[in-house]
Amino acid sequence: MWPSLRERPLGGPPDAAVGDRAHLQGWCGNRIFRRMEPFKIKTVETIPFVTRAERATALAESGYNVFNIPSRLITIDLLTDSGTSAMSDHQWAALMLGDESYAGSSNYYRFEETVQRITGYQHVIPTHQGRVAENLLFTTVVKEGDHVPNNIHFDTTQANIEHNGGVAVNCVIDEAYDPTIDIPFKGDMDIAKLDRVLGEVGRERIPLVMLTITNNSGGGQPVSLENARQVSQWCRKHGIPFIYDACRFAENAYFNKVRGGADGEIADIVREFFALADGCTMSAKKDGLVNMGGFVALNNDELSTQITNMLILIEGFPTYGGLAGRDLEAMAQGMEEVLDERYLAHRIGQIQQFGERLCDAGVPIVLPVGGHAVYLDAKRFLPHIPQEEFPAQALTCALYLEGGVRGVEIGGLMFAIHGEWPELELVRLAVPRRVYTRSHLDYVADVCANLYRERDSIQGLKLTYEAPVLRHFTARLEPVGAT
Ligand code: P71
Repeated sequence: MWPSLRERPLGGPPDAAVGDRAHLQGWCGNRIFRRMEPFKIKTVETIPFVTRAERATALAESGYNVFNIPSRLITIDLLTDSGTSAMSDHQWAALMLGDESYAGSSNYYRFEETVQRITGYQHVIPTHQGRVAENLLFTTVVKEGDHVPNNIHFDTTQANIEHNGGVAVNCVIDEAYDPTIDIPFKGDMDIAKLDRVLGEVGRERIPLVMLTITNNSGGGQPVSLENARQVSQWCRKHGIPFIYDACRFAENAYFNKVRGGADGEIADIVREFFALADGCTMSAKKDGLVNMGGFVALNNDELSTQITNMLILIEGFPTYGGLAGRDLEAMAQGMEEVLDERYLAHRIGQIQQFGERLCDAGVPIVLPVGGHAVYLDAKRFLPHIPQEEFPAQALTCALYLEGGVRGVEIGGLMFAIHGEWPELELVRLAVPRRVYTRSHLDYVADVCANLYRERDSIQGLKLTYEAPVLRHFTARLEPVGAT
């Protein structure tokens, strides 16, 4: 039986206590204390504080799109967990080991060895971020009319597939679309949906199956090892390559340890996952704990050669792929550090606790709480705003106005692109890794709770400008009734 929000074991180091409120606890020898950050702070960055009047002006000038607000006007920035991590002392030290040789940089060899060891994949192709890894893969394998299933495609994945004439198909289990259903592995793929796609288009039209771990667009929800096995078997049976979108692979592995389904060291669980597939694309800006970086890792020789040739065309020589040597060294170090179970227990526990604070205030969120973010359910938060008036975007703007908190809309603005509205209208509050403490997130929870009490005063928005692709990044809006 999946226990209630407060009673969930979140695990921890080997002598971890489980049961009631275990996620609040840390470990020191045999004694149990309140959980704390498993690191201390060496460098600090001052947080900007701005007045409500300044925020109102910034919001209007931004076209009610928080992507257009300068960061010096943001108090707590939860726009994304991507590229926003604090690097460790070892990562900063790694930068000094930068070998900036054009070809054959020693940093590349350490990076290659690290990724090979962690994933088990033979060929390691560095890119400067995840979407380039996707671009390289999809331009190589996706042809006009091809279908690419995934649990839920992230915006860049979907856009890269469509840019190559393909169709991105979401095959996640139905439960993922109901924010109130609280089950442990809500990122799982529905195998019957894969069968349906296969029946409709045939094997030749499916160049690969992707699986996003954790499932970002659906609430940062994990995929179970058992489900990954099923997807793997399905792909092998039909001779279709299986590729992970692996941005948050370590958080996903940790969830499998504490929610059931996998035992042992995080590194071993990670290897077990990767062994089921033929490769991955990775934005190392997430679980790679770096500010910039990514890669494609694959076993297939021919595909790797084709992708490497494309890499030279659009990114750079294969031993740097759009990054400086020092960046590769820091990324290799980050990929190791993220496997630390004490770090992961802190990370997942911190976000769980943030979610609990919101639940306590009655704020509607996606359950269960995901790995890298808490997602506010804008449909339930603002039932008076119809979906065509972008309730999640309106809520994102209201959060900024109320407390200088920047989240991101994951709803109609991001995904209603072919005249079809998505099921979910969410505001994601993504937590950068090793950056904010409990008190920062307590502040955000207070801001959300205040806003929830005054939710009736929040107005819908209408578009005044939209770009043809990935419109949410540059869209401009205004309050309904403004003109
Ligand atoms: C995230 C991002 C990046 C982002 C997106 C929208 C607004 C702000 C920031 C990027 C992902 C991702 C998955 C599952 C591929 C990418 C692309 N996520 N797959 O969540 O989550 O990686 O940014 O390195 O190109 O905030 P890239």
